[in-house]
Amino acid sequence: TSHYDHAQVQEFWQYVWEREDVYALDADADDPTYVLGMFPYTSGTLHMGHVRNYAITDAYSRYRRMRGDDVLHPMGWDAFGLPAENAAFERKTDPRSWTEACIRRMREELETMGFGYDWSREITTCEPEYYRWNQWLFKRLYEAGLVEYEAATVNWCPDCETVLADAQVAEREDERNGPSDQGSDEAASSDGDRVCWRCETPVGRRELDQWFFTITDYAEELHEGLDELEGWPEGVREIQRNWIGRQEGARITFDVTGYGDDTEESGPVDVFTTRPETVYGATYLAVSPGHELARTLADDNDDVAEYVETVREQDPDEVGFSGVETDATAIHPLTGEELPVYVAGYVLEDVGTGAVMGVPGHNERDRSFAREHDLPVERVIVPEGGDDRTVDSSDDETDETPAYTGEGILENSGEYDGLASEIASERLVADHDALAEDVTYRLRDWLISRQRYWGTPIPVVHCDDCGHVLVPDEELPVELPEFVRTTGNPLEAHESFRETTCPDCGGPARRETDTMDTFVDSSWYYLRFLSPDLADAPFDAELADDWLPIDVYVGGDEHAILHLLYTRFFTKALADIGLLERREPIRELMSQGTVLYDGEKMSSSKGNVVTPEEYGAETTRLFVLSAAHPEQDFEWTANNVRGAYDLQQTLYRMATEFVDEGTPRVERREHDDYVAREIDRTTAAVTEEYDRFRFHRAATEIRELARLLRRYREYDGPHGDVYRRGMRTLAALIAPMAPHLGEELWNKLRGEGLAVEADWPEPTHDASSYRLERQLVERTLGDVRDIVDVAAIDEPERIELVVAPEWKYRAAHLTNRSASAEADGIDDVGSVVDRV
Ligand code: ANZ
Ligand code: ZN
Repeated sequence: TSHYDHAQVQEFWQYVWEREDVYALDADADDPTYVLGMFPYTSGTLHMGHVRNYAITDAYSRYRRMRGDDVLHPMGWDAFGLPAENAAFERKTDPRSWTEACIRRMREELETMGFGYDWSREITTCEPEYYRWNQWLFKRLYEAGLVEYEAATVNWCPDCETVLADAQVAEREDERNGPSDQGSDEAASSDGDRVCWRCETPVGRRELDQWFFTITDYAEELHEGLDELEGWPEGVREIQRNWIGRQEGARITFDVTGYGDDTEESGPVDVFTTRPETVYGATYLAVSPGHELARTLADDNDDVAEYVETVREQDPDEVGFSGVETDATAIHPLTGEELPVYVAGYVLEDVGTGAVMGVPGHNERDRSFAREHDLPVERVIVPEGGDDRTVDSSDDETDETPAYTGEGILENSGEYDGLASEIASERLVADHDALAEDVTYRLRDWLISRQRYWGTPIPVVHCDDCGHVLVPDEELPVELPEFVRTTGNPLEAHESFRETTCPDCGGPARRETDTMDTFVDSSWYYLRFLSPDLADAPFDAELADDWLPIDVYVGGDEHAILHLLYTRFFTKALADIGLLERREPIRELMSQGTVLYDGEKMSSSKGNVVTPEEYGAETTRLFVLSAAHPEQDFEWTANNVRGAYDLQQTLYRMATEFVDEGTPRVERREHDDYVAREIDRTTAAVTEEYDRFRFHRAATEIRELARLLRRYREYDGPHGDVYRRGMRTLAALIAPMAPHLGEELWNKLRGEGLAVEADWPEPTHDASSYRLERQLVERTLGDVRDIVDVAAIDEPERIELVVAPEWKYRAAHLTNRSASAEADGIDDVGSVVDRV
């Protein structure tokens, strides 16, 4: 039959691949190509983003395998996290059963798609065999000084008596707005009343002791390293740069006096500024409510104490430019002037030094604060060429005047008057001890504590006598107990889990009931794939040195910051601990674009996912690969899906008819050579496209070669060898994108062995000369891929005149179309030839 029965074909080849174990990577492999797609969160079903993601890694790893590489292409499950707990809560089941069911289903879906994974390396993060290494690594980081235990402000539901992740905070307008279906906790709601997603009680804030990884220790290296990540999209690097937020500036020390018991205490307060040249414009000093000075001042001043308390409970966007004046006075380090000292909520505790010098003349936020608290505005910089704002040249700025935030010439700045701001900035820092060059980062430490059940238990025990004590390595893993349904953290409700003995003194102690952020799991999972069954270490260090980095990592750009930053951090930390040589995990990163449907993101929640039933799974992969460059968004249209399906049908029919037709022609005709060379040219072009992940262009080349071969056969019967080679080439070239079809064609055309294991076709001629040759033909004739045009060519003499001997063959085939067009073409041809 010449009808392509996709369901049967898919099933059959999947069975054969599994039987032959074609995707298993030999543990002795020297330096395999490591191709990784971001492992899926176990949400229940694959969505179109997954399909696209994994179609890309699958096509690329198949291509590399056919090129002769060993390939590591593994798959696993990001299986911990809040959504499983929510699903269990709603469905009256437990997170483990729910997650296991999801994994079964999703694995089946991946298998239906025919993706070629080395399933012997499958990892699942919610298994103790995996998460024990989270605990082990936590301990190593702790020993290296990279773990801190500190108070932090969290969302708190007073009714459920539990901490809420940002994703568990809903807005009141929405009816029972469940948390997002993502694995991350980042999607905070911003407008409206913030209420608990379960009971709709307004959410408050609370300070709790929490565990942190001090990623900020690596801020400089994380920033610096981005420049060298040439295989990463610039967009992602830029997002990371902004997130790390490196800022150069200066630290300026102010003496603060007049506080404490008898208002006689004094001490230095450092501020951080990006604009030290505005120092003469400082009219007040402000510290954050969490600043040490604020706490000290609150002891003696009820207004300050009350303000600090109010801000602590407020949402950041409620704080505005509120503030309270204190009894203290700051001495300006250059003028000796006395400046008022405020505690102000807009000054952030963990930015810079947690204190600012207020420069209302040149900073918008300071200006707003000054307006609200009637503070003087001092102008110390004027734009070059004069100030064209609606103020006269005096210092009388009105309340409405905006701050001048640009560069310019200094005034009202003593000996620095008249200098350009950039120069003044350098001089000021050089001239005064109170000013010192400084760098700050926006990056915060990584809060890994989650007050919920479905995660890795933090391997710590709290003892009244010994403080917090790490669980000894031999007692790992600290296993999750059975799930209990409760409003708060199920681990707290588990007495037998909670109550334990201190590993140090043997006295009664409480187990830590926080679990780890699931981003810990995904920070090093790429290492576990190297040696997934290793029982005495998280990964094989020697293999890691040989096999890393990940050669190609593909995933959605929603991970541009968190996951990709954390995994870079982990890699560096592990290197410093001595577990790894490499300091960067990923050589080439690809962020795949979105699949749109009627202009919207295709997603299961919107009900617009097209299931692959109708045209077969392979049509879906072939379509998502051929629709656009992997990094581009594209629209899902039934027509184009149909196009991918038709291509499969066509190729299948061509192979079938050729095989069924019996003896083909054996004597050579002139145009056979043209076709033979087009086969080579296509091979060279497709190879290059695969190397650059331009599957869509590879697909176009394949389509065109198929069309040429079809015309070739119809014209006067193809030469047997040429046609068979053409068809086999097509089978091999399409196999990475459409492996089932590839096998089917390969098999029909009696290729040796399996297509997945076949050698990649090699052009028999030098491909670069073809490309020129073809350009030449196209410039002269337009599209001559049509075999009829080629075969009909006569009168080649005129072109031979200008074409070098190596082009003679091609020239002999150029036709005598309109003379003027040809003349143009010949000029063009001449210039092409000249450049050779
Ligand atoms: C004085 C100054 C004068 C500043 C001036 C800017 C302009 P941006 O504004 O994003 O470049 N800053 C420092 N620490 C802060 C904290 N803990 N909370 C809030 N703001 C803080 O960031 C740099 C500026 O942010 C710093 O430079 C400081 O204000 C403010 F004409 O200092 B500047
Ligand atoms: Zn103890």
